[in-house]
Amino acid sequence: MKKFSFDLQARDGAARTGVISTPRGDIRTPAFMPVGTAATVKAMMPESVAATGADILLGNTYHLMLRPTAERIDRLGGLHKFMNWDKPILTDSGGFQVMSLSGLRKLTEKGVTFKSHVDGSKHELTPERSMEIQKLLGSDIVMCFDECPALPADRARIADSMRMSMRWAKRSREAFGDQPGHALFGIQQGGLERDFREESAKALIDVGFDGYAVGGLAVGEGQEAMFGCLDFATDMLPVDRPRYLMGVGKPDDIVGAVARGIDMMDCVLPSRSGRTGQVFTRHGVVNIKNARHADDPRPLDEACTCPACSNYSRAYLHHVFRSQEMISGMLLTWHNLHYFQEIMAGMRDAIAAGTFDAWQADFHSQRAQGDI
Ligand code: PRF
Ligand code: ZN
Repeated sequence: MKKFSFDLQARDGAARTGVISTPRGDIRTPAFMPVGTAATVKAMMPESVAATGADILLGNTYHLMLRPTAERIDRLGGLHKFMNWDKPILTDSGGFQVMSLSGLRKLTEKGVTFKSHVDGSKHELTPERSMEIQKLLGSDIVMCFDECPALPADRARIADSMRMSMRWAKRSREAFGDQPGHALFGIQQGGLERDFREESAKALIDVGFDGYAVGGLAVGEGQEAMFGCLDFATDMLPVDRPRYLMGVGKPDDIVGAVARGIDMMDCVLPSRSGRTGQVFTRHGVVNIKNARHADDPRPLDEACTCPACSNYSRAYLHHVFRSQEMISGMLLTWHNLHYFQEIMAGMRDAIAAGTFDAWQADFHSQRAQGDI
């Protein structure tokens, strides 16, 4: 069977481009992963997600364990078959979502017990149970079970949390065992503190993972602080393994992260914003609900080749959004995902050509232009 591997093909400054190979297909990096939390990228058919250029999706342990349960998905042939997506899937391990979504919860060395946000029922997640669930789902890239403290937090709290996440990473590695063709990624924690990031990276490298995530960022610290941390955090991770920045971000966050050596990212922003009428374009953000679009015959973005821009006016998109028609979320999500994937493709080509600085200058200058 084809193994999991990462082939780094070119570098331009700290930015990298390459290919992650998996038995389910290749992932071109830098890669953006649309979020398919509940076994669907909301408002999108899987073939449409693939048509936007996505090579891999993100799924969630937390949501799927509660509904419809990992055991049911396993009985039905695994998550790929269940949701009709045959390309790679990365699953998050659940701890982060417990902290942001569940009701009453209790954290101990063993793991976390919590109440479901769906029906209030009680559940437990541990490193061992998270590995078991991600295996039942058939995940291609499995994430370690970790804890992500909200920022700002004091140094003692950040250190204790990071060290527990490192013990959980070791337990995750042991519970994952040997699964040919499937990868396990460690997650670096340590807040914005250089010494803790270093300690965390060393602990993970000591255990040994197929890839390394930067966790604990984009939790309220702001872009400048996040970039400041990435300036040293990515350098601490092995060059020959994929680096994944979790839960990022806006287009300029993504570009800045790639410029600092990140290979993979995920975010709900393009799909969630599509449903709230917020549209990302090369010139900036468009709010389609704004009355000034009501008579506008132009497309969202003249240069975009997505179905929303090829076939519909801003006036139509404004109308279906205001009327709460389902096609509104479908078209705007498609456009947003298409635009995010176009940014990724543009960066991959520019890094390969050694012109990433010029590409970034162009990206920022287009966005600076006036009213959209
Ligand atoms: N850990 C995990 N998932 C995450 C994060 C983390 O730190 C973040 C932080 N931005 C998003 N998703 N397991
Ligand atoms: Zn478009």
